[in-house]
Amino acid sequence: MGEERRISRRKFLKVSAATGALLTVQPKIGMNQWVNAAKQEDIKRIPTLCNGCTSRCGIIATIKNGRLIHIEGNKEHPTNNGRLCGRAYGAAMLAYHKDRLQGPMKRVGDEFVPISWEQAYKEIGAKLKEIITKYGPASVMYMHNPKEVGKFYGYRFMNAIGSNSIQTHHSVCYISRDVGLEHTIGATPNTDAANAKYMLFIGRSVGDGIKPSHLQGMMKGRDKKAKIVCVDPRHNATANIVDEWIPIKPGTDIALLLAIANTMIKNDWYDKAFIDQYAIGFEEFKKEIQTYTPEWAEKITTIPATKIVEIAKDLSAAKPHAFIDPSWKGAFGCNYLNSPETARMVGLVNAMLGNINQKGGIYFAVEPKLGKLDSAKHPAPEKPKVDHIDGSGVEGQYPLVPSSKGMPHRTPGLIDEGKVKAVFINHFNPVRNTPDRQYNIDGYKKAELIVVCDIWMSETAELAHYVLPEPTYLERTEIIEPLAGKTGAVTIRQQVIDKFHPNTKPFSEIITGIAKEMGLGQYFNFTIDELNEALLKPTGISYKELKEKGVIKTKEMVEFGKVPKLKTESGKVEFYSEAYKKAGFSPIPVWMPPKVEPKKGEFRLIWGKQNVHSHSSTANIPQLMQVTKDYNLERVWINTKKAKELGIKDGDFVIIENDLFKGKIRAKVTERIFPDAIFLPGGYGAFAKNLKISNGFGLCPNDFVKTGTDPISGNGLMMETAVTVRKDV
Ligand SMILES: Nc1nc2c(c(=O)[nH]1)N[C@H]1C(S)=C(S)[C@@H](COP(=O)(O)OP(=O)(O)OC[C@H]3O[C@@H](n4cnc5c(=O)[nH]c(N)nc54)[C@H](O)[C@@H]3O)O[C@H]1N2
Ligand SMILES: Nc1nc2c(c(=O)[nH]1)N[C@H]1C(S)=C(S)[C@@H](COP(=O)(O)OP(=O)(O)OC[C@H]3O[C@@H](n4cnc5c(=O)[nH]c(N)nc54)[C@H](O)[C@@H]3O)O[C@H]1N2
Ligand code: SF4
Ligand SMILES: [Mo]
Repeated sequence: MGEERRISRRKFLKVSAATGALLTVQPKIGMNQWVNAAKQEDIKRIPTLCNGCTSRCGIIATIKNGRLIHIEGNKEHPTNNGRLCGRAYGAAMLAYHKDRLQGPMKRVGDEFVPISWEQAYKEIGAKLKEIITKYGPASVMYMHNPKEVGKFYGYRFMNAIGSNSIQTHHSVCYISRDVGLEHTIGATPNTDAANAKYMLFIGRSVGDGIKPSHLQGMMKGRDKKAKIVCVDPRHNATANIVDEWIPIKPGTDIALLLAIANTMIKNDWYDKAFIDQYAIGFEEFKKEIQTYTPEWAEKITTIPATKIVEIAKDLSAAKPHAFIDPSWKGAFGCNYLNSPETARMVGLVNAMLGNINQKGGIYFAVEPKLGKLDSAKHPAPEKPKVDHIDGSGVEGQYPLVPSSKGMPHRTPGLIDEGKVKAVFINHFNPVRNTPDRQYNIDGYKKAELIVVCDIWMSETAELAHYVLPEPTYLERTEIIEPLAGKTGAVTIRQQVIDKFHPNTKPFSEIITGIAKEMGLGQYFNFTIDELNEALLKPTGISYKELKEKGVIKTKEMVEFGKVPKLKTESGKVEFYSEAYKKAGFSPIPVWMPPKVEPKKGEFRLIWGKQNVHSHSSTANIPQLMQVTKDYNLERVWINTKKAKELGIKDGDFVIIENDLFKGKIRAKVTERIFPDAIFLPGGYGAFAKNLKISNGFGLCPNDFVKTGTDPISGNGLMMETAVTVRKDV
């Protein structure tokens, strides 16, 4: 009986989608019918992965009659160990959100009209072929915030058409951190926070930019009496639970780190035996940093010299059970001109603590190696060996930028120059999430073809020629993901609820559809289940068991106490980098000021996460937006003393302005921010008209940032901007 009803409801949805793709089907379901059907159904508990942010925590979804009734954290999942953050509950409601796209659409003039999938595949396939013939395959760009499925299908498709014009979101997230750490200690490490005695967080707020395992590790260490210090121009949410908050002038953390290194060397506090055995270039480094005294750094950072000495001393006393957190975005991810150099210093000071793969230090995570499709049955296209169109990894351009990541914030410029003609954007909203709104709009408008795969009409989708909607993450199965950590593991996102809008398709099917239309179907002649079986094979784990449990550990394990061969060019810690030298940069990290120095009367605009929102994509979820409204979270933080000088009281409307943008917002007047900076939360300022809840609410920091690029790591310089603030009268 229940099954019959479910089928009839599906049929009903199909009909309603066909008759009115743009209307919401929610009211048409018939609550009584659903409630009666639900009574007959068993309750199922199915594991899958959250999509509230990139952390992809394990969740257990409770389902009745194909609909979600509850989610909770999967206790076995190492990313969250049973816990979920508030965003997970908001994101779970996306499946039933009124603003969702319900079927493929095509731009006709200024309007979008519903079309069939067949038409979408045909027209997109034909246009791509035309562009490739006319301008070459490199003129086709694929951009995404990489998830396993986007990497596998997207990259295979790009290989098949012969283009390596691929960009990930990293130039506006953590590219500088990775480049800096890669060129000093070989890779970005994890931290063994639970066993640490001293932890230094520089511009990393685990209480705002949440990954539950990071917060849990820190709390475990704290329970065992570790000392935790947080350096941030503002008293962030993590600062409430640490031993000490040390405010710093934004963009100057490299001076702090140089002075810490100087102090450790001067006092012989560093791990000499470790450096002798595992490092190169230390003598040159030692000579170079002699002038970087705490007194010198005090003038730049505003942190008292005595405090800098104290940090160096405490860190050293606790070594090797101590670390500087490798962080994420805040201080050295993608925000400042000197970010890659700050990241290099984080790698080097950690190395001076001799903490690599030591308990309570940093460690290189291990992950399982997954299998491949049988190439006899499923031929894989070759990766084209050509330079990246945006100059990433190319000598004379951006030699140190990883060509696997690229610089998506530069794409509108590449379109303008005629280098890029078609852009396929998946699970990424560069128009809102990279700097400079007008630069983005003007650039993307000039492309011959823009295809966007999203769940609703983002700012980027508004500029597209075709919009191809996915079902939300609870409604689709993706490919198996390897998990890196102290032990390896595999995990999977799988469909837990019926598709609410039947005419949506997962990215894997969309790519397959377009490829077939382009005569490239032979590269996509498998189902996602066949692919998952092949990926899982070397682990010996059964696909069925993985789907039942959601996550399973594999045999890899970090060997604590043993220093692995590092992934740098020399295999050792590089205090002196030949790669940097060859690229024309200083082989040893040296003081480098940020690009912008706010003038008298100006403020640096800094910004960051809030624990209830992800980037700019969750403000449109009503439950999460309500939290913002209840707690006035959209306000700009301004220092009490500065506010007084400007006649601004808490709650007043103020005007923030520079030569790019002008916006009005209420002020949060607080002692908790460095006087010469203001802080905007990064989650607001949507301007896509079909994001009906978030549209026009709050300000987006990217509007005040001119597009630019750091030449070393290719970051988008997202906090290199100055603004004025005045009371709105
Ligand atoms: N709630 C929530 N959690 C998330 C995400 C999300 O969107 N929302 N996104 C995930 C992703 S993709 C990322 S990249 C991470 C980001 O995680 P984080 O990097 O921790 O997040 P941010 O808020 O960007 O930056 C952290 C802090 O850096 C400070 N900061 C700014 N400039 C400077 C500086 O010059 N020096 C120092 N010392 N500090 C500075 C800011 O004031 C801020 O408090 O969060 C992840 N988790
Ligand atoms: N203003 C602002 N800019 C930022 C940040 C910020 O916090 N604020 N954070 C920076 C950082 S750290 C990062 S990592 C980047 C992140 O940049 P993005 O990757 O663009 O981040 P999101 O805004 O989370 O979402 C991207 C898009 O994916 C869509 N989406 C959501 N679910 C799905 C799905 O299931 N399938 C598909 N196909 N699409 C889906 C969303 O609707 C959204 O349009 O932004 C950077 N830029
Ligand atoms: S941190 Fe929160 S939003 Fe991100 S995946 Fe985990 S539960 Fe979901
Ligand atoms: Mo990020």
